[in-house]
Amino acid sequence: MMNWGKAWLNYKKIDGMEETKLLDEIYYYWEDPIIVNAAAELETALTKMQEISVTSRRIEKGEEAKLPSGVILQVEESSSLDKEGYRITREENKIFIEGKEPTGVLYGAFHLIRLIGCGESIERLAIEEAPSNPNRMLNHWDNIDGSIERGYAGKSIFFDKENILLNDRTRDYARLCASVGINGVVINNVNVRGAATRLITKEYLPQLKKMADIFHGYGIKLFLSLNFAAPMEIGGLTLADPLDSQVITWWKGAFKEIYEYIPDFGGFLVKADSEGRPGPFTYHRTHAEGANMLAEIIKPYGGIIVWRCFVYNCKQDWRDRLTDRAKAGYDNFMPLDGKFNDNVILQIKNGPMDFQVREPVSPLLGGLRHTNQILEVQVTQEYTGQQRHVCYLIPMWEEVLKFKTYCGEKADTVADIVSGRTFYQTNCGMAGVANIGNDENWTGHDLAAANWYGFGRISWDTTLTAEEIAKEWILMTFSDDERVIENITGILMNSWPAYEKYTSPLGIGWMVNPGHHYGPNVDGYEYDRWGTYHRADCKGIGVERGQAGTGYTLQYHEPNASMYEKIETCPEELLLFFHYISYTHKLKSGKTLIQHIYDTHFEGVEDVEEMIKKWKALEGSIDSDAFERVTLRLKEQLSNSKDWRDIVNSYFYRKSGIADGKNRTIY
Ligand code: GCV
Repeated sequence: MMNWGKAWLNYKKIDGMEETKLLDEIYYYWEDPIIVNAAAELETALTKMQEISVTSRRIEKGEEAKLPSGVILQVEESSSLDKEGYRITREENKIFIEGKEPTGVLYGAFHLIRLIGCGESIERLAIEEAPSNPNRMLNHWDNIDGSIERGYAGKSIFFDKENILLNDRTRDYARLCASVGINGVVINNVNVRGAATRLITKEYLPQLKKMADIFHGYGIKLFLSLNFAAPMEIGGLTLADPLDSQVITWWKGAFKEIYEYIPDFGGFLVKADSEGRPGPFTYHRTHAEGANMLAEIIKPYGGIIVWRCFVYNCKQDWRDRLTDRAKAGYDNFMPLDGKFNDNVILQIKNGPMDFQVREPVSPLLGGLRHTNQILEVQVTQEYTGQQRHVCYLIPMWEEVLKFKTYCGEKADTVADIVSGRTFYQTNCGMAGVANIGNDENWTGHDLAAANWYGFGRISWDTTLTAEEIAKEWILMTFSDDERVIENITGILMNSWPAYEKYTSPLGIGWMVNPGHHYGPNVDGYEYDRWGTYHRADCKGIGVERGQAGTGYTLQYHEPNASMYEKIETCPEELLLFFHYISYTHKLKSGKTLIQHIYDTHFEGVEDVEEMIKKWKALEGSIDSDAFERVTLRLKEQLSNSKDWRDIVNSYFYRKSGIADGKNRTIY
């Protein structure tokens, strides 16, 4: 029986390890909580994977030369390694894990565990790794009452009824994060309301310090989301103007207190002037003025301000041809490029809208040249099946990372930009909106844990492929049985395309129920009365974002701008995002648009049926509880995918009046 609370760290016996006597002792000579945790993790893993007793102990530096065998953890401050990097080498019966700093050793320990867990040979070892991205963060949208905004896996593991939770899960969470290289965690929702505003005060700091200490032992910095209006809401001031001296003094006092409790506190994530959140616009100040005020105060403590670019006017009236929410991020932030302090990072959602199943890459990535940037992706499946549907998201992020921005530099992909390589930045990286909660298996849907695992792995190494990551995760979580690997890989790799097929076609997005964002509702529109997201009428569908329309395509560099501008060169999977297209338009496949919509909706459902077949074939080969849980979710997915198919197809049949060329029943 698996212990689902341990997820992919639920170590199990690995065949063929019996003879490997060299792995029965762990030695370290650097007394540090991170090293002690690395040794403890190896001890647990190697005990279970070899079914022998493994011990760990401290030795004096130099003593390792006399040892016959074992795993030796070394910190070499003068090493040429990256500060979080590591080297794993083997000399006869000894394995050395070396880091420049303790975190490197911890990551190296998890690498060795992963190698063994995945059945790789450890006969010869000459591994050297450094992370692609300096910041690899999870953002939790957890509210202080214990609920989670867009959470689909139970309640918060950090908060309950306005209290901070500290328990075994806090540590297991940190272990799981560290095992995939996550080094920063924002524990509260970016929409900071009510009591959450007081998280930065003495009322919560003693408990937060305890949490930060646990995280510290796993190389993770604690961050908080901040309420820009805190000086008013809890400070008794009448304004929160970033240039007002009383406001500045108030923030100085608040930050001083935080750092007295938590000296290695990471900093703040800020959502300002968006979806009702307060911000500098109220005082006619720019976002740079708002962010820099906080950045200056936090700088002496080594903290950073992560400022989100998800800023748009949610009440905007779409009836005018030029108005386009997709343009808002760029319009708001491009004029400020170069105006942010060096400890401010702009956090940019992967697409210009809002985590739809398919969006183009945000033009801010490649647009901004003089500003630190973090790429934000959504691990929690708000618009991708809410963890009731399997939707493995790493292939989507892989595409985003590989996207060529043509920003005029040699290293011009999104991966290059957010790693800091393109513009020589050190404050940059990736953030994922977390998909976990207090469900026993952490993620509600067992297969959604692959997205948490995968976010960490791909943000550590942006050259990994989605398929490689899937296989690792399956091996670590389930089994090394070939059929298990093949079938689950097949399910995962086909899940995003399948979801896309039976939901919204060719980049148009949404078509979900407003509010909770689940289930088909083609005309579903979030705000007031102004239209739909898709602009379908009896002749066609799509938003004209070329120069004849909103002009959004102009936000890209050439040749991307022209590629999107022309219907002939626009990638088909994004055709309706960029253009209004008639239902009778012929696609590259030779099919008309309307036929494509019908066909993909039928195919998506068939893909789910295929997934179910693959899953059923695993009965008896994997843990029975997990088998049952996923079986139930797949059943729900099948039934929901049929709803999507029928509602979307019948909508377009009625709208266009064009019958299905294959004469299927369209409800
Ligand atoms: C946390 C979308 C979501 C909101 C979320 C927002 C954001 O609009 O629906 O729940 O708020 O994005 O990213 O700030």
